[in-house]
Amino acid sequence: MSQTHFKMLIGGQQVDALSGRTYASQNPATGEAWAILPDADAADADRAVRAAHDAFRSPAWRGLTATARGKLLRRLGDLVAQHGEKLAELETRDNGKLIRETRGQLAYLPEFFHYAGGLADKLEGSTLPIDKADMFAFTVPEPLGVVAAIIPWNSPLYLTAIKLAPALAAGNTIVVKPSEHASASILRFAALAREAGFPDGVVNVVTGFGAGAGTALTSHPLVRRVAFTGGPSTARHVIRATADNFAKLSLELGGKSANIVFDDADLEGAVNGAVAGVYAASGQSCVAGSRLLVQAGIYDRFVAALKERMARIAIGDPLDPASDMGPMATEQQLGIVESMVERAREQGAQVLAGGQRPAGRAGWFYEPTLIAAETPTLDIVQNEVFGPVAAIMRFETEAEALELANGTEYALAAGIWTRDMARGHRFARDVHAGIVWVNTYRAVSAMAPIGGYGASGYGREGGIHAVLDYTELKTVWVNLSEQPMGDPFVMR
Ligand code: TXE
Repeated sequence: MSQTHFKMLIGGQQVDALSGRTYASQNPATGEAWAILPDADAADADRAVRAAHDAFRSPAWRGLTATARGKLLRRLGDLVAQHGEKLAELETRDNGKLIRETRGQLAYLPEFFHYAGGLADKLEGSTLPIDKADMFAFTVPEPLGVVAAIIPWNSPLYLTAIKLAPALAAGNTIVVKPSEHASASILRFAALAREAGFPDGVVNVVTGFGAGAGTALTSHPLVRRVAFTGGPSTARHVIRATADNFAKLSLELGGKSANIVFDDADLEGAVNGAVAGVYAASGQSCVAGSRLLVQAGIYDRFVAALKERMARIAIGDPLDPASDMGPMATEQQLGIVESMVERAREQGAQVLAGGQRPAGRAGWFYEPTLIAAETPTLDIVQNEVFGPVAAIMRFETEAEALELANGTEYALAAGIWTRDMARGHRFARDVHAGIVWVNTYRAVSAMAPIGGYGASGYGREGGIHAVLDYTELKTVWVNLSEQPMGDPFVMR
């Protein structure tokens, strides 16, 4: 099979790694190597950060009005819309995510650029009603400088857009490091950023591994802000790395989100919500609703209806629009899923459906899996699988549901299924999660913040606050009096 060679984008140039080293990326649906990518190390990361730093200080970027920056972002959004189909195909080939999902994401992606572009010239400071005579004080939001964006493999372009659009809207420059498993679509996207007219060095992409390019970027002395999406153990490395450069940090680390179904829920809607939560994207979603908490009165009917719906999930080639579930993105991830289901069996949990690889498929596929786990302390209830595996538990009362829902170290998302809106709101208020969906799941918008608490990370992406999170506030004091400053030994 012929392989495609990709190059990185640094300072407006398409380049290989300085060392000349490359690595291969596999197509998860076949296991075959299809792309050759530069294996960047610290020297390449340094080159990219310096290019971004130079661009940050250059008149070509600093001299642009915020309105002009906004226009560039909107043009980039339009280009993404024009090339959406190609980008979606590329991404599906690279990470095995269903083409229906990548098409859907790409169709929406321009909104992130349009939304952030619209905000670029609306980042206002304020005048302070200062309690000092003859003083005028005001604040100005300022860009931070070079942003390093570290991206995982599950939704490369989506997770890049949600970082890059607000970062550039606020006037920063950026170096993106995609996952070693899924870089191709981001490299194509970077070419569109050039085409949109961003000055050289404003957008850079460095491919490679965490230990090389990743560590070098996150600890680089010229990086002022790191935006990370990935797993908690990698996040700990990133937190330590930013101890070196004091970069501001946001972390989106996935979760063990609960989908809570009350007796009075619409059964069909709740079943679809459960499937959308944990089997869509083969469960490789940060907000996967991987814990199903179901009230006793509806439990048996819910399990029967869910199993019936699961049996109709078509596992197949992710490029085929008729498929519902594609493979795991990496062989390693498939191994993690298999061993976590095995561990659940060993700990006495009962596999109600799935629990194995589908027969006769070469790629890294795994069946949609449902596990009855009545003990909240089991590993399958506490730990993220990042695969199509749901742990289902029964509860009697709302109080018990809340205790179970809040019973992991993660706190990213929660879904509540009920016809009683007072209960829906009450639960939304009390549940410990950064995103709560009532009678829906996996709804996203450029306007809506995403992020969690605890082991799910901190900081929010999406919405106005995300743009402000790529700025720092400067306070300016002006003495309006004609008097020279007096006693230097007292605070004013
Ligand atoms: O993520 P990693 P992986 C979870 C999921 C999965 C686990 C590991 O449970 O099984 O994390 O997945 C870069 N310094 N999520 O291995 O390792 C790496 O090259 C700087 C949840 O994909 O966290 C890649 O670009 N960077 C999640 C990125 O970090 C480093 C999405 C993510 O890699 C680095 C994905 C280092 N020391 C996985 N080491 C979500 N929140 O949605 C690695 N990287």
